[in-house]
Amino acid sequence: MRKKMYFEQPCRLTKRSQPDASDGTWSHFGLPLGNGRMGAMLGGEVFQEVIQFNEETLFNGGPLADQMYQHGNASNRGEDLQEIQALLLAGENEKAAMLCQQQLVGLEAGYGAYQNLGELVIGYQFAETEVSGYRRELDLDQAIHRASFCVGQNQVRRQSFISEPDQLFVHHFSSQTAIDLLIAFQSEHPYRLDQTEQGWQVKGYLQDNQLQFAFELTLLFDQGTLEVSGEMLKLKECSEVTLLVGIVTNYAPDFPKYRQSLPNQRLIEQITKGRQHRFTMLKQRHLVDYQALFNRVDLQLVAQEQDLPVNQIITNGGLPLAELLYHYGRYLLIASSRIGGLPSNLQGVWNETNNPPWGSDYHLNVNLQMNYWGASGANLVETVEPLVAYVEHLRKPGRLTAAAYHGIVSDAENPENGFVAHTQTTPFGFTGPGWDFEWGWSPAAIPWILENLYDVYLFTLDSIYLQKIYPMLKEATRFFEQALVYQANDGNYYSAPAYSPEHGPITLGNVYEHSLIQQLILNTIAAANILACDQENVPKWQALTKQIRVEEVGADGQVKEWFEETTIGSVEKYQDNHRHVSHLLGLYPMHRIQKTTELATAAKMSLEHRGLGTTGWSMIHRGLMWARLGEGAMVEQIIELFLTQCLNQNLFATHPPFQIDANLGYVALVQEALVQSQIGYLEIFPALPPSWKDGQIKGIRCRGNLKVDLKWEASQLIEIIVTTEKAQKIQLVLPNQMKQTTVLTQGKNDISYLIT
Ligand code: FUC
Repeated sequence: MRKKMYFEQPCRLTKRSQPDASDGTWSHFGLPLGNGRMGAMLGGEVFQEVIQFNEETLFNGGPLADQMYQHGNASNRGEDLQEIQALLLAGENEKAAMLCQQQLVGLEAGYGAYQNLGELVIGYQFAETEVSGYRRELDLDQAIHRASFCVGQNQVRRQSFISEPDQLFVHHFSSQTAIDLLIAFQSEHPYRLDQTEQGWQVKGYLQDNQLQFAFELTLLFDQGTLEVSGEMLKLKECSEVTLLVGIVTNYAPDFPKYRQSLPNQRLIEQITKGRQHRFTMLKQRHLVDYQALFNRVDLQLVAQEQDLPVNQIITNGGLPLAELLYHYGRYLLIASSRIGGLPSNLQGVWNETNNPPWGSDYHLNVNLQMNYWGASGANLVETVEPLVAYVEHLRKPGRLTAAAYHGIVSDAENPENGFVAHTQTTPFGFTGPGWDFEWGWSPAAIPWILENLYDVYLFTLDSIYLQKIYPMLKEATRFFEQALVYQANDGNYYSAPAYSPEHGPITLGNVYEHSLIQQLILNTIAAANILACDQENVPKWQALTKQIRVEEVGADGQVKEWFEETTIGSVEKYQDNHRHVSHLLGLYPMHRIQKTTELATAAKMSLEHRGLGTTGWSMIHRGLMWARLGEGAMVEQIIELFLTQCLNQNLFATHPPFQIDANLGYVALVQEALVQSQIGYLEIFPALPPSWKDGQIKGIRCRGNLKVDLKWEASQLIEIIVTTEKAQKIQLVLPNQMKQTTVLTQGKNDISYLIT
């Protein structure tokens, strides 16, 4: 199946006069390329093309932006915290809440934001002005952007991609008739441009933190002549040229400075190697790298291939769009998260302005988690490596936050005594609670993101990986061993103050924080047992898990969000249809609430009451929860709503504004509808949307290191292939009313069937 997104019109991307004001063109019509580290947005304009660039580490803020930078921490809030905790233990919640707003906030200094690096502007001096046969496309099979058209009689082709193995943006132009090209660079950041032999190198920096970047352009051409006039390159009489762009910055993920010397030599080597490879070889190397990831999985929901422009696919909606969006999500994940880099931020790796919404940061109260929910199932476990590294890098600054607010100090004697981070984080180790309690404070952020990391282990069963993440699990557990407060009245431990993301009252514990904290400790125990380490700690951890209140059923038969909640809506500041469904994390992403239990019935009631979702990511999260409840019709309804309400013309998901979380979370949703593996067996079609009558999916990965291929017709499974690396026992739950099933096993599997 060809997976292409094409447009019949170009778009002009950047309005240089108003760099911070977006007219929406970029986020609605631009087509994104990326290799994890670099991002580019293309519009395929005919006469003057603007190609906008990002580099994932180009964030302002951090220690060099502000001498007062303390990772967002206000100093010595330990006593304030104790006072607040005492009030909550005494049931004085209102007084406690007032103090939280005053005392348990952090500093904004050095928070920063993800930046736009700048643009290449290429003027094509065609002799004529009449354009025909225009088409630009993003080819998801190849991760290549193409634009083709005729100007007069002159047939023109452009191809662009960003290569991971060569770390270069590559743009190839060819035309039947030779023309002149004018090439310029623009950026809102201060820079100096120096000519090189066949291009130039720009060296610039961010004003607020002096983060340096270098952007090098070189041209490869056989015919034509290159002239330099000021900062403009003029390539005369050219019918074919390849532009190579390399970018580096002097960011390093190293606490406390987060700097290295600018790796300019590396950039020069990348360009030199690129010059040797030339276009064909660069493209070949790019395809080998990209397709090794992208081709692991395939999904087909429509038998007949359609060659329609993307606006038509959006208008028609339904299965072709549902299918395309799945591939696009996988594409975007590969393009924004590769080994050795930073994880995918709120906008992946793409950003148009220097003042993006929420700083285009790393949000830990659902967004960063959602970015990675689909990764293991899509057999793209490598893309999670940047997330693992990112959380690891939060440990050192996170210890300062633990000390400043909780008095939990790591020192030479006890170096890993506990780390914490809250809702908003940045690559400069911003781990403080934000400058407003009611969105900022969220100590369960770390348990939540660690749930992502532990789940990867359940998919891969890779014990080397488990060893790598175990110190994080243990240290986070260590933090909560000390941070939870004891309530003598009921003999339980509570997180205090607790705040369910952006919703409701400030309380002594709540279901969001407690379910995540308990799960963290359970995962730590499981990991310790698998790795046969820390056995002396296991009994006390086990005892602690039993003294943490978690999901409870309320008077309306709902899952309570707060322990004080009786009927739905009985607590202050409750909002009907609130976008966060944090009390139901036990349904998804955790798997604490299993279908057919009393809690599942309560979760269903709560979900029904909350409605279908208010924003892009909120719909996806609810869809995932309905999938866990086994409700295919609800999954279908939510997907339908998402497809009609939450997509830009370039299929970017919108909150609004554009946020990548729902694009990436959608990958997980499709997988969850088809196969689930969270409770020890493999369940086929747990929540198949009724209209997905015929189809196939190949190569998705399930927990237990299984690979699954499925084929179905008229909503009946007709073929399933389960592949494992080694012989292992698999419990399989096949769908109801199955007429005929052929099970082909590969390898030495021992499959047992449970027909439900
Ligand atoms: C969370 C959400 C908002 C938004 C922001 C980036 O705080 O509550 O809706 O998605 O992240």
